[in-house]
Amino acid sequence: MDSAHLITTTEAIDPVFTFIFAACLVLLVGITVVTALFVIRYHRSRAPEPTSQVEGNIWLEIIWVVLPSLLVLAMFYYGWAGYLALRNVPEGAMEVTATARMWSWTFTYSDGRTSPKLYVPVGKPVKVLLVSNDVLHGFYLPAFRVKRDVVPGMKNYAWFVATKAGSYDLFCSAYCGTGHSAMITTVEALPEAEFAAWLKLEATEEESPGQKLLEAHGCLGCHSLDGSPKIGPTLQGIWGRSVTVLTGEAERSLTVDAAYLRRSLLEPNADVVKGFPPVMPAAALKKEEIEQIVAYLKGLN
Ligand SMILES: [Cu+2]
Repeated sequence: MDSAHLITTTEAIDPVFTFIFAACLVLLVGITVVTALFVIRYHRSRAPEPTSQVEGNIWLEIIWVVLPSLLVLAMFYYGWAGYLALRNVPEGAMEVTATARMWSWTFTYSDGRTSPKLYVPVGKPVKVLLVSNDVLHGFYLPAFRVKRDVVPGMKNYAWFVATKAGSYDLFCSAYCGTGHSAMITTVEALPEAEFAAWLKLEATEEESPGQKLLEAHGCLGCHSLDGSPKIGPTLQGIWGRSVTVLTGEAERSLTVDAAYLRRSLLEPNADVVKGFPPVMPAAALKKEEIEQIVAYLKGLN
């Protein structure tokens, strides 16, 4: 396809914003200046007598009806045209599914590959299918002027094209609970060849099944692997760690072992580590998947 004539979402939105902003600026300055002039000109010290009453002026009325009408119609027209540009996905776009959950994103490519970051090739339009596993989230890419609700049970999409290689913020724009502000990742725009290499590398890379499951289910959005606390405790060195948990109202101490990890995956809020909120959702995991995760966590030091 001819990408030279491709209008990006940024090019579709920015002129609309500039137009509306400029119109507001002209009105704000105009009204403020006229108000100030009238306050001075018609101050009681300058105009002690009441001025004459104006009964009506047909031309003035026509002007202040017609001009604002044209202005808001122009705003509507440009806004609508920009909106259509956001909704009409260019042909040949690459499809990626973005799955949102409390509180992380997973991106799934057509070959089944998953990634916690949205890798895209530069210059190629990307259609993002938006899926929520739980509550309402918002898919927000400020650099590409794209913001779209991610609603559970509803098919929705967005598209964008990165014209320059780089790393761009990707936020959740709808307040979705305790970890909402941590629901941050990035779009990584790579030159076409590098992207192809990344896709291939990911396909052949020997990741342990346990780690893949943690990525695919978004666990790493709340649990770090490097020791830093997030919404939940870090997974680094979790095996054999002594923790204080709250079981209902009661506090007790235990050592993290396979039984505890299994229980925490199946019933996340049965034994909650003290100091962390009881907010972990239960993931739909098969028995062998739970064992794969436990085996992976055992080796994390
Ligand atoms: Cu969210």
